[in-house]
Amino acid sequence: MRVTNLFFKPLALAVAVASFGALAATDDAKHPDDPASTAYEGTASAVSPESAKVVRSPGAPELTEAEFEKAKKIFFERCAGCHGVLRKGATGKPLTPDITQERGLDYLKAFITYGSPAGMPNWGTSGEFTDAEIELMAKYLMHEPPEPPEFSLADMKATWEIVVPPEDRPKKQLNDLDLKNLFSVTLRDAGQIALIDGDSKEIVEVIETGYAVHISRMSASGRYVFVIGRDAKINMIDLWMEHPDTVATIKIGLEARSVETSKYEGYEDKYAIAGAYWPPQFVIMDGQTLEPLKIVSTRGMTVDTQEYHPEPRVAAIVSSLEQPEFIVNVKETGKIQLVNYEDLDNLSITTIDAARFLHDGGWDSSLRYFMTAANQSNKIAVVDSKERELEAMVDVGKIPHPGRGANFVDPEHGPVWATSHLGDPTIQLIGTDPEGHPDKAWKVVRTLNGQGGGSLFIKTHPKSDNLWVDTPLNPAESVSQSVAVYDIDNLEAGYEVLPVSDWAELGEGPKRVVQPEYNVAGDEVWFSVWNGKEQTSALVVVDDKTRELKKVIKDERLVTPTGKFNVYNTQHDVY
Ligand code: DHE
Repeated sequence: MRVTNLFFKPLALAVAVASFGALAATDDAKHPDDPASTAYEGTASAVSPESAKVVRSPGAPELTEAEFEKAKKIFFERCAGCHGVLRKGATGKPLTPDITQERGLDYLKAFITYGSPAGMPNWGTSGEFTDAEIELMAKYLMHEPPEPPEFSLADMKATWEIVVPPEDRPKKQLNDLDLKNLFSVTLRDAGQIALIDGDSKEIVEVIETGYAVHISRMSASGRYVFVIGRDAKINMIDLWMEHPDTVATIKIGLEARSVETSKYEGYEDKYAIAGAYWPPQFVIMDGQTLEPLKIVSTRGMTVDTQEYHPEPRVAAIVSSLEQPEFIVNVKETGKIQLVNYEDLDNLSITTIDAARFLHDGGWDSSLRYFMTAANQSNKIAVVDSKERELEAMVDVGKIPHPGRGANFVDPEHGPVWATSHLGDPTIQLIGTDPEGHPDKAWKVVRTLNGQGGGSLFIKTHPKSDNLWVDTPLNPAESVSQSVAVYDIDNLEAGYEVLPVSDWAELGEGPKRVVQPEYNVAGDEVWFSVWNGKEQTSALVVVDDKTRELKKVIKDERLVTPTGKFNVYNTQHDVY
């Protein structure tokens, strides 16, 4: 199959799955050590190329209007994920005209054609770009980057809709669902979420959401589900309705990944926050209506070289229980912002210097320390949310990608939080108990060898003895379609491999096994078997004690399921 056509439909699921696979394959030759991470970062931007203003630059080769438009489209769909919309450098190198004009046309053409060992795909030799396209892209890069529009309070308000005002919402739960054991499941390429009853395993509702929908987070009370699409659309879903549905919606930018709600005592369900990739900003909203209240830009200086970065994207956001604060990862500057919501008119933000390319992360088991990956820096930053300061920077393996990570008690080292990696096969355990085990705290106390690189998520549950590690972006099918499980009480015994994708019996397709998620009792683990948009996907439920198949959930409405969020576990940060 040729990937190019698929890839050009921004973020269609077929795209992501097919392109992950294809990029991994084509990259193999160039980057034998790390094909998966390149593919992961290379997903298309949701920003519409037409919205970006063209600026012609002196010293750059002539381009016609039509050529400019074509190049812009290619750049936004294929290159912006790594280089940033403004080409100031993110995972990929900066490509501003001062640099590109100095390098010259031939150099740029060679670079695009052959790629680089640092992670640039070989667009020419892989056959993905024609010679004419390579020439076009090289010329385009010598002009100023076209800038997409900003997104103001007025723009947000124009998209804001209260579907059911708070006073018209139910006063008590009107359905008989066990809300604690409900799962919100991302149906990525359908732009929907499915609410699935954890007991019967039946789909309760399918709800329309944003484009290439990404994550769900629960309000402090557990009543509302907040869902964010890559197009920066938020759906606030009320689980108390007879048929749970959207009660408010808003678009907070052109492209986004994260949403969270206030959880500090006295502020439960009061505020929501969402972080945008473009424009680089976050917004605090009313937690009952999504009315946008305060927008804060994340543009500023990088943590290390202290240079201005025009496009620092907002990655993970978590809600502090120790202070009335949101903790916001600003990716490209490498800074973590503790945003205090006590007084929005006199907003106070504590800025913590961490390391560049902050991405995902979660709490330690005490819910005091936020453990977050600075992925391209190969570090985990530890933030003390009580004292509002950086507790430690821990060196880990290549491109840590924990999701929210996994907390458990290592038989030898005491309480630990673990991450797996995109760029190497290891799983690393970091001590998290400065009181009881001070000599182990914030150190890698154990390194396990896993099935391979390309891991995205790792999970356990306080009631379980199992540690589950997925590897959906590993280029080998046998690895991407299975999951590794360790016995926490006997970690050195190695892992057992469960053929989760085979159990689903889906027929053809990439069938990547992604994101373990526990039910509320902690005795079942759910996996997505993520297939192409036109192919059959499924959810596979595994009995945590016996590690045997319990149920395959197949339904034609389950289009490209990826993330799954159990209401109770997400609400209380149990992982
Ligand atoms: Fe995600 C979480 C960004 C691609 C599935 N993803 C996150 C978070 C960020 C992020 C910043 C943390 C949010 C938070 O905690 O507030 N993801 C990105 C990207 O920038 C990236 C690399 C490329 C892109 O263009 O989006 C990307 N992510 C993916 C996928 O392709 C995945 C595997 C499938 C999908 O649904 O798109 C994917 N991301 C997830 C999931 C989570 C997530 C399931 C939440 C995990 C959790 O347990 O909390």
